[in-house]
Amino acid sequence: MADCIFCQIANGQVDSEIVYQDELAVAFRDLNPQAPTHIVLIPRQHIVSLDAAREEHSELLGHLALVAAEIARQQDLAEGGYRLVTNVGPDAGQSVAHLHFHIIGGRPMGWPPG
Ligand code: DGP
Repeated sequence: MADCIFCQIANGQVDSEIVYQDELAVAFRDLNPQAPTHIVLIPRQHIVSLDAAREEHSELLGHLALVAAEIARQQDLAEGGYRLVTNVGPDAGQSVAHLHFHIIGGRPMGWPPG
């Protein structure tokens, strides 16, 4: 999608600090970090949100989950723990309409979120 900021990051049109990439996924540091480590993981494929995902995306979603865990290990988050979040729609505060997972860690976090 030409006007999607995350598509532009994935294809290199917009700079970001990329921490992981493969043929299906890209992960980069969040512009507005909410914790010492805050990484955004996206599929290269433009999917608006988890609500737009379908059966055909099952393998991709499984891949993203495993990649998130791998990134967390690479970033030394696994021992202390981390949170994996995807915001869907306005009530959750989704601000970029491209499916993404936040990998957040490096500090204790409360539950439930505000
Ligand atoms: P969400 O609120 O769940 O849609 O999260 C979108 C996140 O994306 C938000 O935490 C800030 C981040 N973000 C938005 N635009 C950019 C950008 O251009 N570069 C980077 N690195 N992060 C961005």
